Amino acid sequence: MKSADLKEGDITANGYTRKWWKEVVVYQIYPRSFKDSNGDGIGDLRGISSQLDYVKRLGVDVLWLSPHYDSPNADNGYDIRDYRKVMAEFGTMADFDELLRGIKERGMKMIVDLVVNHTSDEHVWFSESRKSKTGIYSDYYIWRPENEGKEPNNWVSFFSGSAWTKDPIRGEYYLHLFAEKQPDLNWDNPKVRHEVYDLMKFWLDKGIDGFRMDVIPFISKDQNFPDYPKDHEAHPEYVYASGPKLHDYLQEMHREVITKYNVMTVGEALGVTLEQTPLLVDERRKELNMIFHFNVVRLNRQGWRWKPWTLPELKAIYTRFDRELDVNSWLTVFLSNHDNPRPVSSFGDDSVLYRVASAKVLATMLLTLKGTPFIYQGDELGMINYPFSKIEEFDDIEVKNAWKAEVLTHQVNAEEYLFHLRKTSRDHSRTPMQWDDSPNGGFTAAAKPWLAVHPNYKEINAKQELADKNSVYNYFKQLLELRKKTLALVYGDYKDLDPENPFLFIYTRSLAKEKFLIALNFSRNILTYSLPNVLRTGRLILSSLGGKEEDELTIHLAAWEARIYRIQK
Ligand code: TEU
Ligand code: CA
Repeated sequence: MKSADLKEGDITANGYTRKWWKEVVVYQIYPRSFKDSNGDGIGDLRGISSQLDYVKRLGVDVLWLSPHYDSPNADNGYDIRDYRKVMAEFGTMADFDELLRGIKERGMKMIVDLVVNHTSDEHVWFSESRKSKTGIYSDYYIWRPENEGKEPNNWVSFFSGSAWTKDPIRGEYYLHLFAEKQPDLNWDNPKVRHEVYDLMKFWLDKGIDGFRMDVIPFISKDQNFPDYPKDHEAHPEYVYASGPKLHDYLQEMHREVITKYNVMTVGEALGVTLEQTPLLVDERRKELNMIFHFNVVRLNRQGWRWKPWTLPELKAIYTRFDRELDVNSWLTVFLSNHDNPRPVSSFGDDSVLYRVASAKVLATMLLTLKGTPFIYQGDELGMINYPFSKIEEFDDIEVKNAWKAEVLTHQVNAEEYLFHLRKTSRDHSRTPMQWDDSPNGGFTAAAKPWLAVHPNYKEINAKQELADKNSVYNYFKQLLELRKKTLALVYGDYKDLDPENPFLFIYTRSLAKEKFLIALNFSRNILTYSLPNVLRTGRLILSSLGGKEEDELTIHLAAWEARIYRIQK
């Protein structure tokens, strides 16, 4: 049976209920940066439609589209003005329908972004809400009077400054955990919740296959709005997440919407601890199918500051996830997205010598760990961080606001800030896709794309990689084929064989009679590892560097080599 054909039921694998969304691989598209079809420098829906064969050929099953809705783009579409309209720059509703049709025709699925913790301040609900304290929309957002001449509490915005802004029209403060132009909706108002459920149905009825839910753990707020304690200054997300009604609302959403469709849901779980995870994803609770945890992508950063990381720390995260969650819960595996730098630059080695090899090591890890893998556009090409050298080169509101708040006020030195941003900025992942070696990497016919194309597009691009059998793209393709036919890589037990090893990540995935050994060299060193007796019957099935099988006792790994062995039982 093909995994996509599975119906709800109790077919199990290794104790897990088999579900199509546990067996797929998702590919994230950031429409602004994927492909421009009309030469205005901005990616669009027709551009995506024109590249569906490319993603299909890679072998992914589900496409996740970052927000495609009407938006003034204060935060690149994560500030929605009209949930039922397509962003004019991206095209029309007809283009959306055409895209969805193209995806379905190729046997793939599509999920869209659901951004409902906040809207744009240009949404009609907000322009109505700010007008008066008594209108129909007055309680659609979170309004508070000033507190002794100041903001209602000490909450800060993720995009610098207070999370409260005083609205001159209504004369009260409104809450915005993100930009001023992203007011938080008041989920305690049942009308708001039903507006959300209705707009979800609007898109579901078009035939989409689910949602990625933006900062969903923030939707319920403690309406007393106490100050957060001092020790939470660096991590306010743990205060903002998991408010008193979060689980009630997610269960209501499930009941009213999700249960009526065969779709998947994935929550962006900023501020959720491992201990709280089953509350969101234990399938018996009927909330979400899976969430994104931030532990891995935050391993090398604290806010905009870069920090060193070690392999044992990375391994410990996966082991902890696996130990703490039982068969009723499910997670994602991802190494990047539109909010994070390129994985090769963060966790691999983006030097000319090791870029390809280390991208393959990371790909092997991504596609052989437990959890639904998410590939971010361009990572299948091994794209790397952009060499930003001045503030003007950035687009991201997070970067610009922090520059104003911290650099222009002389709290932080400009060079220091830029040094860190070269490793941590969200814009690294937002530079346009590199399709070929023509000007601007074939992303656009315009002279100037909305964000500069990486200068390395002549060496790193899809056209070249499709033609090169040793490319990162073709390696991803091979891994996807393997994962697709191997239940053990989806549901199999996970065991880290050498947690303290600073260079080698070596683990097994086993399900019944099937057992795989995955060995990843996270260094330029040549490594050897002697296997325990029970694993000495392994046959090499894949080496990222075309390495050959050697003796049975010891694994030899070249610099940044990944190997997969099938263990005969
Ligand atoms: O991201 C929330 C989030 O985790 C980031 O804003 C994070 O705080 C920041 O990247 C740290 O560098 C979601 C979206 O993915 C993001 O693009 C939006 O900006 C944000 O929500 C607001 O909608
Ligand atoms: Ca365009």
